[in-house]
Amino acid sequence: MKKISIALAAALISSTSAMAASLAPADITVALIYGIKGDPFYVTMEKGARAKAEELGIKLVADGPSQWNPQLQTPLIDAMIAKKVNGMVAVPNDPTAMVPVLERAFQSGIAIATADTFVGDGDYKDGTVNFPVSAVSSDNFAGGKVACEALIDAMGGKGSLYILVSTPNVPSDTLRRDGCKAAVDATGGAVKLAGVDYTQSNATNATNLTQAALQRDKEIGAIFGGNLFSAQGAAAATRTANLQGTVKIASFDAPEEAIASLKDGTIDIVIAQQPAEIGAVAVQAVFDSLTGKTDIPAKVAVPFVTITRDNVDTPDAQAAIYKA
Ligand code: T6T
Repeated sequence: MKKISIALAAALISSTSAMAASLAPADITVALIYGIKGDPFYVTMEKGARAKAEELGIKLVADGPSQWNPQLQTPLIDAMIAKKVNGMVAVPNDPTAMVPVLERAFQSGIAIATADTFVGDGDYKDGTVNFPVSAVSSDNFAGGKVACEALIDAMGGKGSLYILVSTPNVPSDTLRRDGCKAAVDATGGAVKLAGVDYTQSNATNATNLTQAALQRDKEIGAIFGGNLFSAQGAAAATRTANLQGTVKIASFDAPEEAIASLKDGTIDIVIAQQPAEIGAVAVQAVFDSLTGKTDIPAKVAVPFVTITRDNVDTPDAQAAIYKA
């Protein structure tokens, strides 16, 4: 992977900051390029980013592809370069394929932070890609592990656990998958992995894949729905098979629908990310970079909230539901 030298990156960052330091907040425009259109997670992220932009007195423009696809996301970023935005919060659709266009944006003087997903290995200090100022996300590995430990408990520590995530090139989801696998491994073989499937962030795919898995492996006692659409499809498949509540489900993501499924017993645990906060923190990082601040954290983990039937009505749990 191409790496901009640290000296060049520092020179570009300091000239970008010096240039923008002379701008009034009202002259600063930040672009949010989210992961996929219509996903309640990104709708909520955009709300948080807009609220932060308003607080800072800057403008925010937002766009994202109709499918999770770097070829569709790249021209949207090129269009923001042409618009001469000052900063960008990007949710890269692929950690490698999105590097060239983001590098073009950076070289044209745009300050960049990533939100939710990242480029390279996500370590912008010592890693393979160092031009973004900050990577803001949930601790996805920890979230996957917590969810699957709860599922394993609910299965009585035995049986098969099936994993669904969006795509193999969405690092947020693959980290969750790996966190879940670590929980399965820790059972020393008592719980078996029934397989990992990829839904392309499409609930119908998730339903079909789950139905096939339930047919194939009658020992499946739990399903890790590693993102919103994966969990939604898994819940639909267990209802069709009349296995709701018998096969335990964890939903990574907290749209209203997952909460309804938690309440009716189809889903047992919901890991709520804080997409509004992720968007807000990333906009702040870009603003800080543009206005010459130097101690911006290269990595920020925004805490997730674990929701079960026991705490779903508490103010903290209610506040964590995605407001799409
Ligand atoms: O889970 C979120 C996000 O964190 C992930 O990167 C992709 O899927 C979602 O947008 C939910 O659909």
